[in-house]
Amino acid sequence: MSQQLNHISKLMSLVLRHQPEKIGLQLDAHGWTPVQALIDKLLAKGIAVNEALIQTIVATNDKQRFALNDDKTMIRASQGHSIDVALNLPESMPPNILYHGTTGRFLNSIRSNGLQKQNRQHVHLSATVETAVAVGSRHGKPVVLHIQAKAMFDEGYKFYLSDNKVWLTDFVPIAYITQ
Ligand code: HQG
Repeated sequence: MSQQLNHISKLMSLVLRHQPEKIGLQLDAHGWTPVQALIDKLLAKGIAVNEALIQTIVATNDKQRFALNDDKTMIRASQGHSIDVALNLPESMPPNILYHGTTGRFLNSIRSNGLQKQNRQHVHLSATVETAVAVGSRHGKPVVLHIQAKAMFDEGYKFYLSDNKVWLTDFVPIAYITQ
């Protein structure tokens, strides 16, 4: 992805997940906004975008962070929000084990409090160790925690699989975490 597309993609993550007001954008209750509104607001900030470019970003984004509706008129981030949106994802049965990538300085707190969603809407879990290592590396030297996801599910904890295949849940108690 070119540097310019990467820059616009990062800005889209910011406004579609965290701060729509930064460019005067409004999201609906489910996180969707018209593609045209996104284009207009970015243009107003002097950022050259059009529909084709937005569609390229959606299609080529490394983690498929964005989703378009069927007729490609609406866009939202598939997960990762800090603002309160109802993604209305279906509940899914997780595999036996999921992984959480984090880093050493958080471990004491995680061991006392469990995995909490912090600023986001959910705790994010990965299907593979490799992805968890990448997630943890964003914070420092990665540490991968093993989550007994199916056991949690059997006890009634809810799991959701986002459109871009990130596993989401509300909280992971310490009893289900091993390193
Ligand atoms: C940690 C990226 C102390 C948690 C990734 C994590 C992901 C605690 C940090 C997505 C804690 C929150 C989300 C506790 C959890 N005490 N620390 N009790 N419970 N933590 O960035 O999971 O590239 O909000 O371990 O790929 O790192 O943005 O969450 O280290 O899918 O699309 O608190 O963001 O995706 O950090 O990453 P984050 P995350 P994108």
